[in-house]
Amino acid sequence: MSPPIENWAEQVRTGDVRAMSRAITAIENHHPEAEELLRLLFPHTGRAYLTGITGTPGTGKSTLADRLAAHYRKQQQQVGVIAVDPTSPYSGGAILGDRIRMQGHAGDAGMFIRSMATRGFLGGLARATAEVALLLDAAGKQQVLIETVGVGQDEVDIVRLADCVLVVMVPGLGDDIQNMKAGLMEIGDIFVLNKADRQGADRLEQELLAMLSLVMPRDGWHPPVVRTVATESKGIDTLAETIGKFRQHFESSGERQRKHIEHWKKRLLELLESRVLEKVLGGADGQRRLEELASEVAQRKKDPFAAVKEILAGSGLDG
Ligand SMILES: Nc1nc2c(ncn2[C@@H]2O[C@H](COP(=O)(O)OP(=O)(O)OP(=O)(O)O)[C@@H](O)[C@H]2O)c(=O)[nH]1
Ligand SMILES: [Mg+2]
Repeated sequence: MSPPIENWAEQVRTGDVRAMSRAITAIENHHPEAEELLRLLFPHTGRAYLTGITGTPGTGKSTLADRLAAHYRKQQQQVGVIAVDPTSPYSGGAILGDRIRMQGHAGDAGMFIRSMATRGFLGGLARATAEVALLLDAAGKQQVLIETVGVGQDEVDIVRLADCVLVVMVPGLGDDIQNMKAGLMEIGDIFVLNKADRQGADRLEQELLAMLSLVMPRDGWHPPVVRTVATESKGIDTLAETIGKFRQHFESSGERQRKHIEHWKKRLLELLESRVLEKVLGGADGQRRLEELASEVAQRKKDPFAAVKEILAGSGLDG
């Protein structure tokens, strides 16, 4: 019989919901088992297409994710949805349940939905999200949708890992465009004008197009605006089609590969950083030593360079 962790990985690969849920919990808790599991699963990843959905609260991201998921399911594609809420202290529970609004898919084995929350995960929410995306990829989900609430740096980090980023906007929020964070404008590959049934949709579209005309196209891609009424599933086919066009565009231009290398460079640096920190400052002892040295530096008993040298010497990393 193979060892339990290998069985676990095998179960994840068949899309076993309980095995996947356990794995996500391990990832969230930064449990050592998660790393071992992800190592076993990694060779089976690289096939999923990741679409990030971001925008201010209440713009209809969950409804859009739900309808896009239904669209892909109709095409017999397996779908995974991760709803990430960096502003909520709860994970996987009732609070996010309200936000996901995806009741129509209960019992569909080709669909996996999970919410994640809580700031200050060890290693950060962006890392955990990236690892859960890998897990879904290994489980055979061809389309992975990542919904994230808000417009802060956390969200930008989270959607950066997506292959295609949808920025959702709605009419009637006042000076939308003016209030829009420049960061969002930069990361959007496709702009979704949702709630197009509302007044002001035409004006918002014009403003968006005017703004986008000033943005330099990336590798020949001009971010388009797609109008949707998610609650009525209007515009969803066009949106899926536009995502498909974006995918094709970047697969042929090699940009996707470049983006992946960029992504892994960042992840490797993060991993290296946490490993090195663990090595030099690991355990309660390391933390105490850090406190002591910081206090000595603050009191000018020691200079910071000497303090770092001392830490490195203690770990055998100073050459
Ligand atoms: N009129 C109209 N209402 C919509 C549309 N899309 C979504 N809604 C409604 O807008 C509300 C918010 O939708 P959600 O999908 O939960 O929005 P969200 O962006 O996921 O919200 P948070 O996760 O809380 O940020 C719900 O009451 C939806 O029914 C639309 O196209 N038109
Ligand atoms: Mg939502």
